[in-house]
Amino acid sequence: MLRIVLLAGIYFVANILAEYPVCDNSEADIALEELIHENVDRLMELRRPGWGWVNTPEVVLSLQLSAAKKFFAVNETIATMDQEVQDEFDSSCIGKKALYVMAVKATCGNPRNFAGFDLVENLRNSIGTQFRYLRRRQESPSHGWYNYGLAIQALCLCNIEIPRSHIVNIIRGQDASGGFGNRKSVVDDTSQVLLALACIKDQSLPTRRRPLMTKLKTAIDKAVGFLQTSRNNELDDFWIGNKFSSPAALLALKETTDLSQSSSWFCNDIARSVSNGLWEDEPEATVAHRLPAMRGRSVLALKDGWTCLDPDSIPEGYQPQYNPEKTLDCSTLLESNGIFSFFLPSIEVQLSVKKTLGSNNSTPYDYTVLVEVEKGFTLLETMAKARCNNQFEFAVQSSSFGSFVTSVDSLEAVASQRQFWSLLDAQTGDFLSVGIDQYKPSHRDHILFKLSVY
Ligand code: B12
Repeated sequence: MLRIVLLAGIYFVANILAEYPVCDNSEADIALEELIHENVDRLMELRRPGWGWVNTPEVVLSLQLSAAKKFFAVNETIATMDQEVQDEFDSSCIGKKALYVMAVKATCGNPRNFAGFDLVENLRNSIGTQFRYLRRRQESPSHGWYNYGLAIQALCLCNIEIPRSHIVNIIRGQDASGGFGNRKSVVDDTSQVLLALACIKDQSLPTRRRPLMTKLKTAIDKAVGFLQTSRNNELDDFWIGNKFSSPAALLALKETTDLSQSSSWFCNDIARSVSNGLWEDEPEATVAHRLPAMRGRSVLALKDGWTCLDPDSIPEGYQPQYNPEKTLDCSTLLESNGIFSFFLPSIEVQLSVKKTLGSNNSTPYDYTVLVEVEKGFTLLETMAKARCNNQFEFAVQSSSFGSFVTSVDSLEAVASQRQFWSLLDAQTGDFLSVGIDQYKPSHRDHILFKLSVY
């Protein structure tokens, strides 16, 4: 018992005193290494029977950057990526294409010749249409700043000289706060663009570009300012933006600021919150985003002199077998209406739907239902129970963050018109901070599904 208390004490003190590689370029200490391994184990649990993940290149990139030795059966996954590229690369958004380019580079393959494709040339052609001159100048790239940032990073890492027009578009797209985003600046988008700018800054450029480079450095300083002032506290935790945007923000700041000053923006506190973030049943995307920040290694490490390690062998008895499809079977969900219902604490949740776009506030919603569910049900289970009662209709698509709502009450959000179903707290009007399979409603919660445009 005393030993456990002592060990817990040492672990606690080590954690308090720890310096994080993302804040001072140190190596991970034993406690952090242990946490990194727990995150790697979670990704291995989430591996699909075909050796890939929902977003295979994102996980490959994350594991190669943070724990390549632990990435067993990497060759089986590369074979899966080869097949995925043949099946879907051409129709993917630029962000996904960029992730494939960087994942191939991270596994020491050749992105100029992978699965019969020149991934780099294909991506280079795709970014050309991101800024279209319509009736008035479009301020955001059509696939959004997050994906555009990823695309520029990937091209830059493959030593493609980024055309002047793209650098100009980025500088023009920055808003007065120093950030980037579709309607208003957000940390997620700003971090990806900042990493792209950091990569371009280090490209050896012809002298004629010097004036543009001066503007680019100013844009970097402004974006750094935006991220550093986006710091938030949540109980004992420190974030840049929120829990989910912090890993990329830490890496972007690592690549663009003087780390001897990192204590001034509480880098270690944010890194500690990020590193301790693993939670039960966590989806693949948040784990994959966290790992490189824990190791303190951004994609810029892939620039030159990147080498690959031989990974450990496959642990005995390991089989990738994650099956994400939850059984939302009506007989189980409706059981709480049966004879045992008396013993189970239940809550009442209201689900409302607003199907018309625009800001007509006279009708806050077109349709509403009340559902009684067991306490602890997720929003997805709540919606599924309402569906079993024939009260509510919806459809979801599996993504690396979990279930993404694509249609409600038989109305599908048209992705090509930038429509999506937003999830709101109807009482406050605030966006829910997580998706339907992570959000657990409380008694009398009122959730609004609102057709929106981003
Ligand atoms: C762009 C974006 C969106 C776009 C996606 C459409 C598009 N084609 O661009 C829109 C505006 C639709 C969107 C919606 C939402 N989003 Co969003 N989104 C992002 C962002 C900035 C980038 C994702 C991306 O393009 N990745 C690159 C591509 C190549 O990877 P991908 O795996 O193909 O990306 C897909 C998924 O990420 C998916 N997606 C995007 N958001 C969400 C949210 C959830 C819960 C799910 C399941 C899937 C999902 O759409 C992407 C494009 O197809 C991330 C930030 C981040 N750090 O990841 C936040 C982020 C993923 N979103 C978030 C949230 C909370 C939401 C909403 C739930 C907000 C709300 N309350 O309505 C909704 C989803 C509602 C629903 N219908 O289920 C959180 C998720 C947190 C969590 N752990 O659950 C993030 C991490 C932002 C943050 N920092 O908090 N989002």
